[in-house]
Amino acid sequence: MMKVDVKKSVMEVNEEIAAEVRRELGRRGILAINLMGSPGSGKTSFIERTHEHLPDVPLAVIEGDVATRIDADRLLARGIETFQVNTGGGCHLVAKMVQDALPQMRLDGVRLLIIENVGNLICPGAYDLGEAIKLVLPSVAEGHDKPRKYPGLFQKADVVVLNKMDLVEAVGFDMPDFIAGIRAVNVSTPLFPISCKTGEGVEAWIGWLRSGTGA
Ligand SMILES: Nc1nc2c(ncn2[C@@H]2O[C@H](COP(=O)(O)OP(=O)(O)OP(=O)(O)O)[C@@H](O)[C@H]2O)c(=O)[nH]1
Ligand SMILES: [Mg+2]
Ligand SMILES: [Zn+2]
Repeated sequence: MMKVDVKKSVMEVNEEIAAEVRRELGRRGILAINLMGSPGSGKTSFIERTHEHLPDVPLAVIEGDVATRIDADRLLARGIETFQVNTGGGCHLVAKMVQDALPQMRLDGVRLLIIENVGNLICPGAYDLGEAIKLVLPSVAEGHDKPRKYPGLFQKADVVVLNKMDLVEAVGFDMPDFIAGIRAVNVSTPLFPISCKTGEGVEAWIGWLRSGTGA
């Protein structure tokens, strides 16, 4: 019993901080995306592609990883304002990490904030970070059954971007089954198949982002 009570209060505290983060981002006119997906699905590559296609939209990134500055260094090398958060073993970000990162970033003029969550298809969906959009980014390399096997995250997704379309043939990815799996848990989420390697499909994602958000 105690354990359940403690867990609930941790979630409640997170909700409160997320609401504060959301207000702060709203005040600054920043649209925030919580980018979630398995380790290696291509989240950082997706940020790089998105940045390339939105040269007119000032971007900042919070990079969540268990360890290392590898992803932050990749983005900083491209001139993207990036703050690295290391969870030291934690398998998801919490709103407090975002709240603590924001004052340490140069956000003047920034319009879009992408928060790359720790690679994980399970618990990141349970922790509101104060974002406007929950974006789930699986890749075909992980297999078409993932929406059925990890329904929680796909159910919460505001948008799904399916990466590594260049590998569909190589891995025997069954697109109709993947789509059916998504629709079983989330009837309305938009789905954008892309390849960060070839650039296929990236324009359609950018079009959605611009039209829906004014970014
Ligand atoms: N073939 C192919 N490879 C890709 C594509 N996108 C990313 N990759 C490769 O996939 C690997 C992982 O890409 P990352 O962008 O680092 O993935 P990530 O999700 O940020 O990884 P973590 O932060 O470690 O969870 C790298 O070797 C990329 O070059 C793609 O569209 N096609
Ligand atoms: Mg990454
Ligand atoms: Zn976790």
